[in-house]
Amino acid sequence: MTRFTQVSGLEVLDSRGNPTVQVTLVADDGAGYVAGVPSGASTGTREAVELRDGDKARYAGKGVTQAVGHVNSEIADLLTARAWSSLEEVDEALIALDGTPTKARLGANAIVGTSMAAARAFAGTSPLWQSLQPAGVIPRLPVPHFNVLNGGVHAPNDLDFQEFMVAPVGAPSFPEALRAGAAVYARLRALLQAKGEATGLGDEGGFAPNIARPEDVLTLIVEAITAAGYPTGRAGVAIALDPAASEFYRDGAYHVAGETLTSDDMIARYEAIATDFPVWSLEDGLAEGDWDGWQRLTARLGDRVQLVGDDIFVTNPAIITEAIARHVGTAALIKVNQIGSITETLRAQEICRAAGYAQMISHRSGETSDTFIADLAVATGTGQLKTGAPARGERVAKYNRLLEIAATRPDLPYGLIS
Ligand code: 2PG
Ligand code: MG
Repeated sequence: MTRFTQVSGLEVLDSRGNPTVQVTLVADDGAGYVAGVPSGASTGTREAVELRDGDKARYAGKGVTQAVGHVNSEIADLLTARAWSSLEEVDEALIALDGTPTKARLGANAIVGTSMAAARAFAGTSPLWQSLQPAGVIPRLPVPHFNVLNGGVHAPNDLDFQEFMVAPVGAPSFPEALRAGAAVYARLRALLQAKGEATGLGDEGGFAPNIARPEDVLTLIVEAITAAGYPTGRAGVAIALDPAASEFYRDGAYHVAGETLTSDDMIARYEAIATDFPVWSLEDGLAEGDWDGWQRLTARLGDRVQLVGDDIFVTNPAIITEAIARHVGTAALIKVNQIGSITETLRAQEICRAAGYAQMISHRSGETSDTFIADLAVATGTGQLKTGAPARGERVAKYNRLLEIAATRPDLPYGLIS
């Protein structure tokens, strides 16, 4: 049983300079457990509700003093009132205390921060990943998906596709994968410089040059992988895309680099991209409301490209269940703050596992130096994680945590689940 003697929230800044929630729990043995809450920019409409103050005079309305206040009052009262036997018990009590289906009353930011800190408390002195590991799951070091070039709402350029990631699928180990990612990133910077393109960074640490056509970006990335000395594709370094298509879907059409495209035009475009470039994974290729398009995309490309649902699934067990039944996508992106508790995140993951759906653990574009998702990825053996470029403190914190796990447990397998 675990008893908490203190529960406190604090308004801190995230990597974009916006306020976010930090939660600290103190257990009765005096040990403290801290968690920092991530925050998205290209959010799905069905995500759990991130509670923002809305007071335009403070942080342009983005303050989180109400969410922090809920941690300090109602959540603190709940957690300090009794002893707790499991994280699940804590999370169920938090969900019941909130009382809404979307965590809108207390705020998903208040609840998920508490849930993350509680997970750490239940782990105590054991590694977090060991404590989170579901029964029967083989822990695994994930293939890191480095977001090396940023567009969409994550960068102030004309590029509509949000994320261009390099994934060292063929690397022999996690440390070698990290080295490959850093090498490609450095080569890409040099290539951009040589072409007179800007090398300023987007929100996730990728470069943000003013290149509009996704195919032109892909050509550059292939060049960078080759210049770094790696084979392109699954045997070496492959590419993953997250166009985040909901962001450029307006009035029933997709708007890419000045063109207006239907769902079927987009599907044809992705088919051509997958033929011309070593793209192994495509996330949010179509908008969250375009389920019919997603079904056609899955029928057409699902056997050659991993099709990951982010905005469309929002880590929601019920939505993922429906998607599996309707043959929509082949994988789910997993973000703890989209659903708002660790227990529900693990449930969403269990549903994917049971259905043979792949999973990619993900950061948000607004992050803290919290490394929870590194342990979650290893614990749940997903074989895949994306947490930005191999640069910027809040991104490399997660990759460095994976290096630590790899160093202490060199016996853990690395790579995609075949
Ligand atoms: C995404 C994420 C993370 P955001 O779309 O996958 O990369 O972005 O956190 O802004 O939703
Ligand atoms: Mg996404």
